[in-house]
Amino acid sequence: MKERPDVNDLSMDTGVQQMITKARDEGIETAFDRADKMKQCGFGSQGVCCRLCLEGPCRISPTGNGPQSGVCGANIDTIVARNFFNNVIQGTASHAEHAREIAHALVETVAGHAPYTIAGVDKLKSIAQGLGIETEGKEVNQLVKEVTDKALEDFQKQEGTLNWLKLKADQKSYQTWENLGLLPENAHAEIAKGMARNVMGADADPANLLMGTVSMGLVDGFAGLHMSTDLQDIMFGVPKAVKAQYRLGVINKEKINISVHGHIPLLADKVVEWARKLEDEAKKVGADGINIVGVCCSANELLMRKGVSVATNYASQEMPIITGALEAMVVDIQCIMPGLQQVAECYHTELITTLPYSKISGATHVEFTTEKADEAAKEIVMKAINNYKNRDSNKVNIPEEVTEAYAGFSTEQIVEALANVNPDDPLKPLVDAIANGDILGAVAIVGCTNPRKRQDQYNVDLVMELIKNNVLVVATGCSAHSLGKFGLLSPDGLKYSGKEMREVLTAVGKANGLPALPPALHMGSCVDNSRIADLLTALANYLDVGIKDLPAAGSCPETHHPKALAIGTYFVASGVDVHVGVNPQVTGSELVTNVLTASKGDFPITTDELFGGKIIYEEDSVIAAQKLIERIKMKRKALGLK
Ligand code: NFS
Ligand code: SF4
Repeated sequence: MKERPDVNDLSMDTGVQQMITKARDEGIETAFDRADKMKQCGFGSQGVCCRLCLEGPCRISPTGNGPQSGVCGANIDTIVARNFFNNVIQGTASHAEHAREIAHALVETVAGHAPYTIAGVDKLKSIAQGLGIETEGKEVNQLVKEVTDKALEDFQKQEGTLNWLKLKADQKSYQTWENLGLLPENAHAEIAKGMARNVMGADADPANLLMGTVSMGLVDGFAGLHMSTDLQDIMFGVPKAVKAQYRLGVINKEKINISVHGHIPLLADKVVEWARKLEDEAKKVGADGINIVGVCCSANELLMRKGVSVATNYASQEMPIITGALEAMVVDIQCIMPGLQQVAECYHTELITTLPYSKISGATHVEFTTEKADEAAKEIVMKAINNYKNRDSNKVNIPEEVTEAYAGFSTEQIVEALANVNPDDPLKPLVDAIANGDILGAVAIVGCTNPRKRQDQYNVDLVMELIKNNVLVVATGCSAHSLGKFGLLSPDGLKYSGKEMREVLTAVGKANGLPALPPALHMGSCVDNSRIADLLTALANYLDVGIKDLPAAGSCPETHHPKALAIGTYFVASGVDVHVGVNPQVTGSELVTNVLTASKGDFPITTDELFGGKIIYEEDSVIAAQKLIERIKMKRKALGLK
């Protein structure tokens, strides 16, 4: 029998290593074991397998051996382009549904049917004004109604383009997209058209398919990411800097532990509220109280706005259960491994699904609706309390390590922090530091962890290399968690930074009553990649250049989800280079690869020529960081900077 990999090779997080060992000792399989057992298909991983109709599946060998087209005659480029498009459609649909859920929750709230309050009134006003809504003399509820009307229009309007695109796009990018005929009409239509276009016997021109993919990326960016963030800020308030704790050690042996996992903060927020309200009930069953911990992007939402601790990120989502001290894991949608239930069955943990379109067989289902949000959250917390008696103390083993991190760096918070250095011209200190080279540029670390890669290592290595070279890092999603676990979201992390950037971040931190700013600023969940776009847009407008001209880039070293490809497409279309450290499953087609990566430069069009951004596929994080730095230096030079 094949030896299982050493736990040290699976995750950089020693707490996770400890839990994988515990699981193995107890005969429980985790995602890391499953990844080891599962051979990756050489065809699928290059995107050359087509399953779009019942004549197939057809697969084409990129080496030129065997058939060079499917039964219908589709060639390798068409097949790869369609598969990539399909990934981006899936990612986009996820984000657009997220935005639409929040819009509906706001509608229900102001109609008096849902138990939420509007916490972000300033944001509401600024979004309303941006959408061209008259705000003078209007009540909050009226404004919410008008703003959500505009949001929901983006799922049904039959002419023009997305309201949120007009609200948030930078002018130069808008012009490019308009000239190329890429502006999307409404989110649902584009998703439907994308599916119709990508079906057997429809669009077979790989370049045209890639253009369709770019339009889909714009839907993802504006009707997904931006709309979700803006509406969530209206509902729950704009995040401010907070200090919180990271790693599995945040699970508390003396308390009832509930982990919240998924993406949409509507339920997660209510679970936190009810955990506070039901503390006395927890004490009645002999616990010290109720401890909420986060996993994945629900963790980010609660961390950014409520300072809730983060247990772990994607690849190790089973580990909180393996501690033996988790009474309930509550999930909503996206990135939830079905395997959680198999693991939960080995312990007393109750896995609770909450959405009618996202169930797991064997799990408990407590249906969540915004109207009955309180009832559902109360029922979930009571289930955890009642489950405490089933905890088996012989199975409890919680890793001890905990790290401290700062989060909550919304664009508004960053501008406010800079305003404490220069109240009249907040962006100036940052722009000056970039102009004089103290800060070379900025890179956004986004995306996931992936059980096939040593967890956290690639995210951390990339950031270490960047900050050493005075590149400022902003982070979102599960990659931000990687940084939090290893001290890079804390001012202490500045010891790894180049001297020049360390001085700048220390000065800005001091002006804000902190010892320093961390070398990596946590900007939120994956939909909050919109915040990164907002910051880039603000800088581009300030300098009167395009986003494509800024010395900035993005990177997802350990991604796993199609959502990341959708986000990446949006950023490439906006003129930002995006590094991916995981095979994006397009390498089977030279044409598609070259258009996206601009690697040969002899194709009639590349995304770099059209938009000023490209994909950089590189598995080695240090080499990837160097490539990003090279591009940053190139963009600096073009701006006339040293
Ligand atoms: Ni983003 Fe967030 Fe995490 Fe990846 Fe999944 S939780 S939406 S997809 S794994 S970062
Ligand atoms: Fe094969 Fe063409 Fe059908 Fe794809 S669409 S499975 S390539 S016949």
